Amino acid sequence: MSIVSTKTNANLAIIIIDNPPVNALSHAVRLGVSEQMEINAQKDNIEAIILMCAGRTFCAGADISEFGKPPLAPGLPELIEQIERTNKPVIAALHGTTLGGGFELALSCHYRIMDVNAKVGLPEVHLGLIPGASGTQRLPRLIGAEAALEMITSGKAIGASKAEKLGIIDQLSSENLENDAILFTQQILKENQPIKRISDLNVQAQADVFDNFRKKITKKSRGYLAPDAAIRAVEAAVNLPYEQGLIVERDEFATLLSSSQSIGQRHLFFAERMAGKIPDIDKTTPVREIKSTAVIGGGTMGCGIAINFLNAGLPVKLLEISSQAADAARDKIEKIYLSSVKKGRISQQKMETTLALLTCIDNYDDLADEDLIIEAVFENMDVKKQVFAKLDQMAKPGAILATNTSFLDVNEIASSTGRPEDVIGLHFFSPAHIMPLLEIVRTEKNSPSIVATALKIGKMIGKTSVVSGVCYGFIANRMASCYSREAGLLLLEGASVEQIDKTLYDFGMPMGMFEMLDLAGIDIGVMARNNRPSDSYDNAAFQVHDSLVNEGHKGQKTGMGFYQYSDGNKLTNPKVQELAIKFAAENGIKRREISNQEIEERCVFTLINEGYKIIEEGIALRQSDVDVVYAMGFGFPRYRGGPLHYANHIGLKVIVEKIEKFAKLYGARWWTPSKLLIEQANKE
Ligand code: 3H9
Repeated sequence: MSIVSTKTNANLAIIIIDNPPVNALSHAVRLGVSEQMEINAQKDNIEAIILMCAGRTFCAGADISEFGKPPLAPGLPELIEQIERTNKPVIAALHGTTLGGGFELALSCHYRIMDVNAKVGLPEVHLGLIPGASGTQRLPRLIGAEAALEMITSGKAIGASKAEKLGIIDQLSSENLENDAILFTQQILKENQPIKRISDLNVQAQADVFDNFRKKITKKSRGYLAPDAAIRAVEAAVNLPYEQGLIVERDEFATLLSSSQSIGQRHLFFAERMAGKIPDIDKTTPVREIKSTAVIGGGTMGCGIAINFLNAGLPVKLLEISSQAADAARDKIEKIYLSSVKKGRISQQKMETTLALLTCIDNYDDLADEDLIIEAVFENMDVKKQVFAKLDQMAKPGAILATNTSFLDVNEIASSTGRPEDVIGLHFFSPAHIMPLLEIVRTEKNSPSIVATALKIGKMIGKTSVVSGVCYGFIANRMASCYSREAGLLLLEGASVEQIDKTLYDFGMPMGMFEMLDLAGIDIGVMARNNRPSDSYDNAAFQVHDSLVNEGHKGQKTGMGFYQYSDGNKLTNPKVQELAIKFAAENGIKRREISNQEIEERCVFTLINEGYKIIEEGIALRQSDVDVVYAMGFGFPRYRGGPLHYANHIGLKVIVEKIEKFAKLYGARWWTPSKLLIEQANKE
């Protein structure tokens, strides 16, 4: 079958796009659709045209891989205008995920019929863009400015019933989409229904809609250019004639397309998909079946992990040390679901059916049938080894035994079993049921089949997986340790908690280092360091942390940490400054004024340097994996594309020079540039 073909059904032409996997609107597709439209518009025996797609989805958008390359005619905007101008009814039949340019294509058609399970959306903001083929002009004309602003600035897809309510589609199809589309089209012809062109419609909005919307999304869209550009384009749809509004959209789109933000966000789009491609794994690699799971440990992490599998519809056994602790874990999980019900995210019934999959137990004997068992107990090697020795006795042959350790040597944990090849790291990020990243820690004994199964598990629970080798902290926490060290040292050297946090926040991180520590609990890092040889980290950098924890100040949970918390307010904790002065003196550190630029460079360049070392050592497979981990695990601003993409943007030579300068000023212990970084900088 060619990429675009037409079949005839009585007086109807059915144009079918077949461009797997997602029917992206590549040049060949645009050309094919344009030609078929032209041909069928002229045929006397054809009275209406149905546009649909083969495979799993209607078009999921413009072909992102063509962005940045010379444009080839017809462009999507021209094709879309051609379709709307057609003098015969054109009906789009939608299934799967009709996104971006695909949705814009559907909006250029005169009618839309949609499968009940399908979704439509304009996700361009996630790529640092706005819809660039009339979506910002047509959607508000169809559903009103406010609803369009919501869809375009959030990038969220909506289901068929909502699309119907909003007036996006004309009919739902719950049976065979093609048959339903044919019946619908014949009905239109029979009733002599008019050709409905959305660009002919007018849209009005109250004067304050746009400013209110800007205010509404300020916090969420902080640092991003696209949402504001989207608002300007929708504003043009309201204030200008269609043709002029299109010009505003085109200009905004073109500016964003060449911006470093969109380049960074597009890099992450492909990086996330690349992360799942592992050299010794392909479609033929056997994977084990995972139909039941167990989680060991009902703390915050264990409960969050359990929720992932419950949400995926798998039965979960959650093991705790006593029946009281098991009950407490169940309560914790129930509370999380109840809060989702209260917020209207799930129904009471959904909560009940999901919770029916959960069994909280206190006996290892009950784990004999599980396909996957994930340990999420206290971060201590001896404790973990004891757990795995027990699992080795109880678990059935072929079960995958996973550890959620954030730092510890998974090879060593695996060695406490008689089946080290079946032990793997599945490192979740907190809160585990929300954070989208899964770090798969591959041991020296894991076969491709175990890693392929771990990747399948990640998909099953909707996570993006990145494979890491074994080292202290793996990709994620090894990098985070460096970042955290520099923030700690800067505190001793004279920067305040507030200055460091604000600088990192302004750089685009979701929150500053110390705010994050307060939120997660300062004691967690202290406990982790207590398990490490003291010469493996910078002692001075964490003395303030240790001191706070020794005095019972563990962060938000105790009402005091790097900040004081009172009546929902975050206030300066003067004690921190005193401690910083004291430890600076004890370590012979001369306090001084520190610029925001230095704070940013020391915290971010150490991440970059460590990222390169991680690749150099073969812990990460590729640079883009490091970007995915830091963007998805720690909120490195997506519009900067991840630390290593950002490094290229700054220039690797500049970074090497800075690292060498820092080495002279602060010592080579933490500031020796990665060999790979130097090598790549020399190629610039
Ligand atoms: C746009 O439309 C701009 C217009 O407004 C204006 C233009 C002038 N292009 O995600 P998956 C590939 S911007 C090229 O693993 P899933 C993807 O890389 C676009 N390739 O599958 C992967 O390749 P590989 C607006 C694309 O089932 C393979 O397809 N649209 C595109 O988990 C499978 O993808 C979007 O932003 C594309 N547009 O999810 C939608 N889309 O196998 C982006 C996918 O080599 N796409 N690929 O790794 C998605 O959100 C998801 O892919 C989708 C399927 C939900 C569709």
